[in-house]
Amino acid sequence: MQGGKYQTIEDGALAVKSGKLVWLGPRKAMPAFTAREQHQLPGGIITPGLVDCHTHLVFGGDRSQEFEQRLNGASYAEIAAQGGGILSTVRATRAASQQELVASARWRLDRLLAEGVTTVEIKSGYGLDEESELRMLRAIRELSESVPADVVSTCLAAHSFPPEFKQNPEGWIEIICHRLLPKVKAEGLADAVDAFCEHLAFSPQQVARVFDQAKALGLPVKLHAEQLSSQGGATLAASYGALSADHLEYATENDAKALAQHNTVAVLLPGAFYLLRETQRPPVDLFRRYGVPMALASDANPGTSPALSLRLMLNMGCTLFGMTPEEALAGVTIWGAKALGLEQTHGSLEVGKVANFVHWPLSRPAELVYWLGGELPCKVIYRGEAK
Ligand code: DI6
Ligand code: FE
Repeated sequence: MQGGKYQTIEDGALAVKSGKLVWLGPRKAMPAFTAREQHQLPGGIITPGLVDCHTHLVFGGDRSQEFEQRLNGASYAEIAAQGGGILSTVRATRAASQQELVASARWRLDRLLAEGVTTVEIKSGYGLDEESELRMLRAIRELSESVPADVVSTCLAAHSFPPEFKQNPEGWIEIICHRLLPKVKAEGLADAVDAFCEHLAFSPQQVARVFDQAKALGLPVKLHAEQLSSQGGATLAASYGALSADHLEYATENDAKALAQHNTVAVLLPGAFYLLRETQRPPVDLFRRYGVPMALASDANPGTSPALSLRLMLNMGCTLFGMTPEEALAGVTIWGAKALGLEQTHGSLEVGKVANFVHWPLSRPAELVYWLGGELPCKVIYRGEAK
């Protein structure tokens, strides 16, 4: 993919040195390299390694019970108001050791990686006290050292208000800004800072305080914005030069203009839309009209998107949101990489970029979007090595 468009090489070849692509083009035009290893991959297609740019894969417990409650008529907001929702995962996450968090995330992460994901972002946000947030972030860093994938870590301490700060929400923001983020920065535990801007979470003013501090520490920002209602979060995020604004079901035309103006990626999350049985679709037409790059991600989390397949999200991005297969594939490659600030090194097959790619036994790229479920026997190359 280049500029979000298919760019196909028939009967192609590529050369890798020290984990990076050093040449690619038609096989007949390949210079005579003295290669340590040569591999023939007859038939099929090669795509860039997939990028899942928005997940909450590290957490304690699960919420299948609430899933059942919702199907019996309770709303997400009602469950949250009764101390369930995010806060029930907070309790389970606080009770888990770093080792337990790593182990339970690992099997979920392995499902994504088996489907060709080679870059994945993981957020904190279920600890909601200083130590538990740091433990989550350390679990994410530990995972990144043990899996064949590039793992990007995001601090989402502004995901929800901890029960201890129910009467004093500003107190939690103080802690995030003046205790947690400086430690996160000093320990190198996060690559970006995120927040949940919503009527049942953080107001735009509260998000702005967190973003000001992130900026002061030199950490890029991104935002969960306009998921359940229109709050102006997307425009706020864009004004901070955010890497991405995510969800966006309730984004307006002005939001789309602001995202385009500041080159902020719109990350669309059909798993949460589907599970919440949301009916308002993100304004894909407006994003197209204003040239906002659209990424697609799993949002893998225990509450609203227990998604273990990015391929399924590709299909949902098309069937539920009206994206084209070309847009969906750009959304899990180049624009997913851009949403992580990695578009110079990841997300497409170009000389100089990391050699993360996947061989699929398929006839054309759209076939990746087309199959529902099951397993596609793919061969994943991570940093030049077969996994
Ligand atoms: N939006 C979501 O969909 C998830 N977080 C967020 O800010 C939900 C997280 C959860 O319910 O556990
Ligand atoms: Fe999320």
